[in-house]
Amino acid sequence: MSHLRRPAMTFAALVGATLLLLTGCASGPEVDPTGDTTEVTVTVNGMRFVPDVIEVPKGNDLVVTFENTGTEVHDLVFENGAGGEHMAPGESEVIDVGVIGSDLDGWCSVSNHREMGMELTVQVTE
Ligand SMILES: [Cu+2]
Repeated sequence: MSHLRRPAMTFAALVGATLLLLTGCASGPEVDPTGDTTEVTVTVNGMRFVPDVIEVPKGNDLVVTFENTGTEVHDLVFENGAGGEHMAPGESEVIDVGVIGSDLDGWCSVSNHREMGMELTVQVTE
């Protein structure tokens, strides 16, 4: 009897390991794109971005129109690498931030502007 039970247990262990592998492959960090686009205009007021919180439904593409309404050169760079072009006062640019799957920080990389408060947050909503 025991010589029959052992192969059966080995088979069960193999099935279990295979299921674990399949489950691990299926749950990646990628987000399913919704195909929709969230468009937001961000302006500058002193050393602040307005708005400083951008809500984006999970999987939407985010397109930000950044208008430098301030009085000095600024930029808007996101932690995924989008943006970052220096804008003189009065200039504006359109930044395709990409498909948003998780919260994302943005800031002005000019001089010490980030420390002075030029930060914003992209928040994912379900
Ligand atoms: Cu700045």
